[in-house]
Amino acid sequence: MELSKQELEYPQKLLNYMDGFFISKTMFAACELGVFDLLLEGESPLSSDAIAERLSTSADGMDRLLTACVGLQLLEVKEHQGEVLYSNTDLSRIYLTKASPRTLYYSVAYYSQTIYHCFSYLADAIREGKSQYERAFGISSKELFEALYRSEEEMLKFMQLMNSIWNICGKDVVKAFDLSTFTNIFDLGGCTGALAKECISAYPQSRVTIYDLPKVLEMAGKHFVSPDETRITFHEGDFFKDPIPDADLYILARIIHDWPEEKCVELLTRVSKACKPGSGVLLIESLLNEDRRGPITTQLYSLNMLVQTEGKERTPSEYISLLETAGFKDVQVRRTGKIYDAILGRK
Ligand code: SAM
Ligand code: ASE
Repeated sequence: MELSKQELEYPQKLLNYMDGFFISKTMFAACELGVFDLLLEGESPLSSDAIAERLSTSADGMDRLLTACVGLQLLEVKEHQGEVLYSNTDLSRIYLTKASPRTLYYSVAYYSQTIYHCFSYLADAIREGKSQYERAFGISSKELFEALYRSEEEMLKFMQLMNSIWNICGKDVVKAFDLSTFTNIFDLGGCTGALAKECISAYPQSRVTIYDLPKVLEMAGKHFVSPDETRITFHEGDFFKDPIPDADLYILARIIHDWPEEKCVELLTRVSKACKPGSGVLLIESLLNEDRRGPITTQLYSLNMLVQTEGKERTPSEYISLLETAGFKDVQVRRTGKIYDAILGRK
């Protein structure tokens, strides 16, 4: 790509990239300090001093944070009888307050506390080609999910992260293909059941079983899935070791991207062997473009997979090849235009 003379003399893009983490951290701090929740609860706009006092922060620090949030369009500011007052924008009210049904609060918390920390060691991750949990959190090398689930508290935080994106992308991924012919659905590594809920709401005939590790399902039952939900059931198991029960459709959402090639083939082959003719597998992943030129979000997510897991993000042809190696055919790919896309294979 040719750069204009102006772009060469004043590299605005690079300056913006350098400041990128200022933006992330400003939003994270405002969430963590409880700015958006306080403004929601109070209903009427508040002055910077009042917010600082309620949240026990310095007045000057809070004033600068609020001003930056206005610049980011996360807050609105107006003058009323000589006083400067702040309120939420629609964006912060809908997505950054804890109790909102579409909240990203828990994603923000995980990005701020865990992912940001791992990204401090990005250069090390690239040098060594492996996850940085050991370095970032001082834990000795363990299996991926033993490290992620190093305490109950960490497990719950990870589950909240996994849960929250489906508030935004869930409907699109379950509707990318018409799944109405599949009634007995297994969500392998189904975690909090967020996608299971999307499935039963999009397909009135469907029943969904969430298959995951026992301690994850225990947490899911306590915090995420209501016992009144009779069309959702739990099945405890390790998908690398335990039998995979009968189903019409196996969903694997953000599972394949966690693992290296040989584990992916091993897992998909186990699923393929469990399939009867006509059964299917639905992968839900963030797809790289075939020419590897985008989307930038997915390219960055692949770095995130490097610092945190043994996996990576892949192109459609890489997923097709994994599925065919495992014995699936008629593989179709549908992009949703949002973060996560869908790939359907049949036995
Ligand atoms: N599918 C969910 C989603 O997209 O929100 C969760 C994806 S999360 C990255 C991976 C899930 O796989 C976790 O819920 C984890 O507990 C589960 N998992 C990891 N290893 C597993 C295994 N060996 N057997 C069963 N589930 C496993
Ligand atoms: C995994 C996904 C993630 C394993 C570890 C992870 C993410 C962060 N850490 O499969 C995904 C974060 N992205 C979004 C949009 O939630």
